[in-house]
Amino acid sequence: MRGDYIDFGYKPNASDIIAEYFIEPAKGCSMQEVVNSIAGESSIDTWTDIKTLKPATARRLKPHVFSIKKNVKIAYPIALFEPGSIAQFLSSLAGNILSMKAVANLRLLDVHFPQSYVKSFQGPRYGIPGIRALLRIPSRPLLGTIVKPKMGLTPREHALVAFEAWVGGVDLVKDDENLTNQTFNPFQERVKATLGMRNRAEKETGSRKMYMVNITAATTEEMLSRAKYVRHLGGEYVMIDLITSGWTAVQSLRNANLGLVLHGHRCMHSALTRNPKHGVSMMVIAKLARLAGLDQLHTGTVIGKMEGSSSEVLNIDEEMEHQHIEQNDAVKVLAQDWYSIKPLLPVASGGLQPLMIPALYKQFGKDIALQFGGGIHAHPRGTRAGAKAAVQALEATLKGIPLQKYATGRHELAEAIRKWGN
Ligand code: RUB
Ligand code: CA
Repeated sequence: MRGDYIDFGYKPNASDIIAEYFIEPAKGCSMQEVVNSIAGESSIDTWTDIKTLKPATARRLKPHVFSIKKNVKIAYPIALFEPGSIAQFLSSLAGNILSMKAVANLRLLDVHFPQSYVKSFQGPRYGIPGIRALLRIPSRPLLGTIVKPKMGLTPREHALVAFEAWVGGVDLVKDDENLTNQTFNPFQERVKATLGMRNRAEKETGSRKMYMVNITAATTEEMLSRAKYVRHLGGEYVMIDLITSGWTAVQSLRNANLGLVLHGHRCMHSALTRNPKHGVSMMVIAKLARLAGLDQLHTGTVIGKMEGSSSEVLNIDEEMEHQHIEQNDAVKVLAQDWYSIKPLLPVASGGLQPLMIPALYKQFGKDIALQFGGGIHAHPRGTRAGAKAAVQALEATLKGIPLQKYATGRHELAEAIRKWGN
């Protein structure tokens, strides 16, 4: 059949998955025609009237397009979806339909997941409360750095940069997204050297220090074996490039229940998210990341080097941190209950430096990890001073003292102000 799925009288079932799309029909196609093609292709139908689709099956499984305004809302029966499978979900609601000639542009803006679907995922093992307990940091933003240069250091050099940053005062040190297991910096040697320095930094500072090891690999087996190696050496955190590795890798990592905190780096997300009229929104990716069980996720900075509007980033962070989200049509947000799924800690990273901390804190509040790569390692006196400048800037912010004033007698912050002050 080539069904008519438009039904403005339809009241979505509590168990439906609801998708909100932006749709721009191709020249010569009507909105009605295109909406029906999208609803059909993303569920039970195809381009022509197939004899093999029984009317009873169609009645049971057909989608309902219940709103066509600025955006289009479609309700899908839950039976179309395999519980706990993000791959299957995306193959349906962000699969073939993005390629259709009938659409000039099509974007999956948001999705509402019903209770049974939410409960088919584990969500974060730690989330915000678990991470805070592990680090013994009850209420301030976390400070982190990315070892730079992102590639080219030996394991020993990498471990030393990490040590300097920890001793300077950051809580978290992470590998960069494209550092995995190269000959100049083999994975096992790097983990051994850097966790060794982590232990020293904890002894020297009396504070908890975490190393977020990039375990991104060619196969899920290899990724899990790297994660187990990290755990074996006493590491608490691993990081995965979630888009390039894929959702099956993310879910395999979470479902392996290794007890590690999982940090998600979203590099390549812009291939899906950046075109405002086409693809998949970062909101959808973030919601899937929370369902899948990442504990932390890069969600944008607004003021840094990466693209991402303030309302978009703030809406995503709200969605990650709370258990209940109200529908808000003005900002394309659908209602969502997270039930017992823990909140995910948003990570702001990309082009940040210490002088931005007051603005970042105002924007994001306390539940955020602030990461500085260049913003720490470019400090005129090096990594340790850069980390100290970030710590001082955060102290000033939490005390409500202007940075300029707080910099008196604190030469690291003073030098950061001289470097980045304008
Ligand atoms: C940070 C960096 C990260 C980006 C990714 O380095 O390169 O990979 O945060 O972007 P630096 P996003 O601090 O020197 O810019 O967090 O937006 O995904
Ligand atoms: Ca990076």
